[in-house]
Amino acid sequence: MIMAKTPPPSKSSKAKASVKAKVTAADLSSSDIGGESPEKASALPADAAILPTYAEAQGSGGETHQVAGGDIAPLTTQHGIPVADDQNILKQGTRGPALLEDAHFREKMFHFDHERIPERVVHARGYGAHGYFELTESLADVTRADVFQRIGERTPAFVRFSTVAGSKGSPDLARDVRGFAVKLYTQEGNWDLVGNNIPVFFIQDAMKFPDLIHAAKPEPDRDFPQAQTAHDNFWDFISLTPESMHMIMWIMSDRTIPRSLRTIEGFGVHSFRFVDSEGKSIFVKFHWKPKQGLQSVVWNEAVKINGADPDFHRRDLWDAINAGDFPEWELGVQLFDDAFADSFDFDILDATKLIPEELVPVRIVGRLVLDRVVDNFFAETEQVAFMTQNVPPGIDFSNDPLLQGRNFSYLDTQIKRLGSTNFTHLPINAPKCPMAHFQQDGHMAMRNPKGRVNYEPNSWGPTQGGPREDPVRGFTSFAETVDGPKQRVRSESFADHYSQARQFFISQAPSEQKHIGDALVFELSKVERPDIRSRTVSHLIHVDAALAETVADGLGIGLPEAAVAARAPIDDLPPSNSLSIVKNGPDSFKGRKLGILLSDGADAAIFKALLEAVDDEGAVYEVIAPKIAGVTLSDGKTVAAKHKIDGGPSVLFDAVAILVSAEGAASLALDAAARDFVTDAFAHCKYIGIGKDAEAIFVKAGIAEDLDEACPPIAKPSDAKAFIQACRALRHWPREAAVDLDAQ
Ligand code: HDD
Repeated sequence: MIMAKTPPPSKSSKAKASVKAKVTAADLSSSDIGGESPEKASALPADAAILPTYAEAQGSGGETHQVAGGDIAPLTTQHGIPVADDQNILKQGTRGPALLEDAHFREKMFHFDHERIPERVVHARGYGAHGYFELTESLADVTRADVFQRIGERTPAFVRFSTVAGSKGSPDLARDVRGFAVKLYTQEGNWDLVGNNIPVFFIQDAMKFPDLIHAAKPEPDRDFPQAQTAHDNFWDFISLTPESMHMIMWIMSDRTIPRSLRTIEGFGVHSFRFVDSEGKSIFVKFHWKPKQGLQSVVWNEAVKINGADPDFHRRDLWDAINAGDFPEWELGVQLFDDAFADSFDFDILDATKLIPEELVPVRIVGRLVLDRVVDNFFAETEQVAFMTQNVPPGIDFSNDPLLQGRNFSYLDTQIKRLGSTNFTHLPINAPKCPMAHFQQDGHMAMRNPKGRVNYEPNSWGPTQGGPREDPVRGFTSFAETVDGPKQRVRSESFADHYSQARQFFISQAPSEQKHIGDALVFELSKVERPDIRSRTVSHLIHVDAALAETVADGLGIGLPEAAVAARAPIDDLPPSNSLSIVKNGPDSFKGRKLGILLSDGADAAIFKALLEAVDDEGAVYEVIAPKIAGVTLSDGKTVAAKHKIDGGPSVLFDAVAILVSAEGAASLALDAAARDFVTDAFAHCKYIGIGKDAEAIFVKAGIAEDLDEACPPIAKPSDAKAFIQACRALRHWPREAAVDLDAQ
């Protein structure tokens, strides 16, 4: 690279540069810099040091962007031509216009201008990881699917988690369904199980999907609110679509504000079919059950996490996998036959209904482990294309009208999004099994068939003629007999909209029921039209009378008339424990994060004991301190901080410990961020370990009198272990009554 310097540097002038003040850009008007004219050059003070070249300035930090003939591969254009200068456009003289001849600049800028592709129309914000599926129980008795034949065999997997409504840059803790899309690269083709963390859906028929999504996304005239359902259009659609009531119970529950992507369940939602080698079929529903247990945050915490760390979930997944704490899920199947389907209170083709595990147990047949983050977000997570219609031989669809519609939509969307029918040539989408077909050409074709033959049937024989159909190994649809007139109808068997919504609600722990009521009041309070609020409540009456009253009361309205039900609900369905998060939490603090607030002079022995206890539990910790450089403990040792206190609020942690000296406590008590740290942890029902001199912070924060048994003292090193073991409970829900007016 050449940088014009005036006057040309002499050795002596360079030497002066090290001792004399340099002339900076601020000392010169812009027209003075880099000028060629001798008059301008003479304007420089006689003893002025010469500005370093761009390369010299870069090199001053120890690294340079230039290598001359060294071992490092040279930067090249996309066509492989080595680049000598990537800092300056090719121009006439030093201050003249740019030259069209600069092919490198044109290529670089053109590529940049084309970097973005359309984001997904739904599930735009997502995060993916690689791993494997391992079969632990053979399903050879019910399906010929190759992936379910050999115990112990591992199948490569890629999983993408997502939120639904928000755009690509929206925050992770939006109240929203989480997508749980799994691609298994089986030996008989890719199987995409494109599910959610909720086992039911809003609508019964794919015809309504565009309306649902339009209503949920930002309102079209104003383009807000982003990543939220708390607005008129969404609740208008919902209140006019009673089939959504079951799903509404789920999305208003804590399922939609998960603590981590590692602590969500996944569901295939629809009834699918298994087909065995004789063509016999059985229905199946798929479940992913997290080994980490279920866990969510509370709403006030979610709102604050979105500000403190909008990437909370992706960072958590990235950190856990990179730390070797690989998240794991069990794959469970519910298998049922036509006789069960006929006797079930609901239609197994209706995606707004689930089959309680008490009726059809979940049989665990394998495990999914995520053990590798992506090398490149765009190439893998953004370009991965999931399609419900990707099922290998042995798995087939049911007639669920939502699934049937999905099977049409996903191919179409990938072509729009990825810009070519050849998106299957991208490594993340390409099958890892042998593949041979005669589809060819199109934009960006990378793998056209070799040889002369690109059609079949042909007479070029087994060696040159290419692939052939295989009626034995090939995919064969289940030969279901279907009869009936062509018509647009909704089956009467889909008409019960409230019974399972009620079953879900009564299956929740008291704290979870309260959160559902709170969420409904919050969302409907954002709705401007009173008629929409009250129409929604009119449906809740069929779900649970007390819930409807709570919500009406929270909105300050009278209880409306109950909505007219398409079919009278069954009101004695028994509760099902598997529907609650709290009843399916983990029994350890493993994989959770403790935030330790330290000050100078904090007790070194207690800190050490705490770290040991965290480690023994398989948990992790981060230090928060008044300054990012860290603190000096009582033994004179320094501990670096991960967060300055206002950058590491307690919402980022599962539990917190306050280890400070008396002086540290006195000064932190004056800091609003430190006081928020403890009051938020308390309000969010977290376990708080209180070091021996920390009291002043709690006094000043106004909660010293309220501390309960989940705020134990850590006055000596031996208290540390008991504190971490107490954290296994994750939250101290009884405290909610003390911190929430509505709960009193
Ligand atoms: Fe869908 C994406 C899950 C109904 C149409 N869907 C998408 C993704 C997930 C789901 C997890 C993101 C995949 C990824 O990470 O790339 N969708 C579901 C579930 C549904 C559902 C569990 C109901 C049971 N979806 C549904 C219907 C339709 C679509 C009824 C249309 C008829 N979904 C799409 C789509 C998307 C999509 C427009 C957007 C981006 C994409 O496909 O790849 O085709």
